[in-house]
Amino acid sequence: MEMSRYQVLTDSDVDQFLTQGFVAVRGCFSRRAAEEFTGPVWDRLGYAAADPSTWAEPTVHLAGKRSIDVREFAPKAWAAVCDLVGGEERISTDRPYVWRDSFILNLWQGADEPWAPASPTSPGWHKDGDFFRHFLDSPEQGLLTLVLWTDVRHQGGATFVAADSVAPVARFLAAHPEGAYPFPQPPGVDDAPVFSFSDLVASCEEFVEATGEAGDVYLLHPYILHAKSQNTLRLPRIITNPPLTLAEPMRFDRADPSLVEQAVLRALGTSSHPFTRTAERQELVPPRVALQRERMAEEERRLAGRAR
Ligand SMILES: O=C(O)CCC(=O)C(=O)O
Ligand SMILES: [Fe+2]
Repeated sequence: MEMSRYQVLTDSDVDQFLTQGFVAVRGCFSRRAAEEFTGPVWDRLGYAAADPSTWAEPTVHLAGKRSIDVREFAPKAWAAVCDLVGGEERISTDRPYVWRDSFILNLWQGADEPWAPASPTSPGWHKDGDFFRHFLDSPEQGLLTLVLWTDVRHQGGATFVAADSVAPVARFLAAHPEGAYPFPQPPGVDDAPVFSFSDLVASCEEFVEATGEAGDVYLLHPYILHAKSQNTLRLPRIITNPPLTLAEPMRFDRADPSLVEQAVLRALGTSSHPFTRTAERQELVPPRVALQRERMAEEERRLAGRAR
């Protein structure tokens, strides 16, 4: 019998990752572990879990305070991550892959409007990685992870995934060796393009809602376009989206490309694609960070007040 090259991914997982850009790894940790880790969230927010009238904002993205060792906490997810990026040695040791309590809550986004299924005109499509200039081979966002800390139901604020978006993003980045910015830069900084996610998603036709149960983990290609959805059920939905930093930039001309690299090659319709950047890598400070700092200061004040 031929041994699988992968620790946990089945043939159909591999096929799904290459054709649809994601796999769902179910049951990576217990509901109890999820409840423990998310327990402090309501005090952090200053909302009462049982009283929706206190939920001032429809969605919140908290800053991270604690981190979790994925290998220990969710060994199946860790193994699947290693399967996708081409082995543990391809993960950065300077910036290890950890999960944090930087929770993204969707409490009642768009709940006043009738439910609208995912389409190219849904608001908020983006590729993750608002903290760097993007190239075809960027190591800063080696994989996109969605960790489900609560059950996530249809129409209950699941992340929308454009399952056929790897190809348009790959073609765009291959055509722009000077890179692309995730958000507009001050005038005169550079003439590199800014992603137009609405243009990129316009050609997509295959949309998925990343639903599941507490303990499920979606592992997605870093190019995958995704968006927040409405939560018309008004049931609290809590996820995190930890990035994975690669030890080295991706390579599209090696003998043993990772599944993430293979998906790019497939999208470009080739088996090898030597890629050379024409501009420097660049770290960016996203507008999100200033907001999160403010929120964290407010949170610290509130929690200190409670402890007295
Ligand atoms: O809240 C969601 O469902 C998605 C959030 C997201 O994609 C992000 O914050 O980058
Ligand atoms: Fe995102």
